[in-house]
Amino acid sequence: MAVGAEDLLKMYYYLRLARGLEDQVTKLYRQGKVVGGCYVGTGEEAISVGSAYALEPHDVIAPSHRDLGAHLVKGVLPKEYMAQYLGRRTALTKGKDGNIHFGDLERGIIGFISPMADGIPVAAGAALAFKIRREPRIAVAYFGDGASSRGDFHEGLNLAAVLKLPVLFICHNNQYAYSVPLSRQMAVPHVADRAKAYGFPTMIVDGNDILAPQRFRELVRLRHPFGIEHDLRHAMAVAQVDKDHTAMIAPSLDPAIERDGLPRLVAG
Ligand SMILES: Cc1ncc(C[n+]2csc(CCOP(=O)(O)OP(=O)(O)O)c2C)c(N)n1
Ligand SMILES: [Mg+2]
Repeated sequence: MAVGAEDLLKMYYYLRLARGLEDQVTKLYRQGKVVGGCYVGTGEEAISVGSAYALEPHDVIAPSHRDLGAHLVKGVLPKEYMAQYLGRRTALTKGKDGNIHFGDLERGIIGFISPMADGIPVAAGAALAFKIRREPRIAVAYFGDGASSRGDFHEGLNLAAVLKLPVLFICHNNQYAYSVPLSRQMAVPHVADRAKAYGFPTMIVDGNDILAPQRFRELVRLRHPFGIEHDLRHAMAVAQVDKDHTAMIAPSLDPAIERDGLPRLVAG
């Protein structure tokens, strides 16, 4: 699909909306008004929005904790997101969870379980259902670099490869799992190196380039698993808000804010 001015505007809208909502939730969290913890995808919105925008409406996503952008593209309303964090009954979990553990199967969103790769085998299972029913849909699993060190990641990828499932694995490689840098959690430079061992193609793209996912749009229709690693560094470290309501900032990542996907879309 050629990306026109209207698409760019829509993507910009979702980028801004995700950032604005998460900035608000962060403020509410610091005021002690949020029930439970607070995870945001600041600096990682381009991955989330760009990839979800490249999908068809009937495709299914298993978002992770940095993927508000994908939720919004799939139709989650700002008021539902805020209600979720405030533990209100109008939230998607009806106030039973005050955090990001929400989904909505009617909108094609598999509920988030944890940041630690649990959504990967579930997305592979959804893709298996599509294959058995001969439906032309794909499933997408989002996860971080740290999640790729967990067993579910490897089991899900292997299953998808062996059964040739129409599933797309999207890794946000933000170089940290909490405060643990990449070099302390894996001995290969890229998460995509791990995926290759299971025998399906992968692509490493710039995580701040919102148009990068358009390049895999056709590839995923080939009905086999495909992996995308979005490499990025950004100023906000992973445990964006910790227990004493302070943000963990990794100083070495400061210059990365200049490559932020939001101003880049405006400039480009
Ligand atoms: C089952 C489970 N184990 C551990 C945690 C704590 N935890 C939350 S995020 C995280 C690290 C995730 O790293 P990564 O996949 O790189 O995601 P990022 O935080 O960088 O977005 C950990 C260990 C959790 N929430 N749930
Ligand atoms: Mg990470």
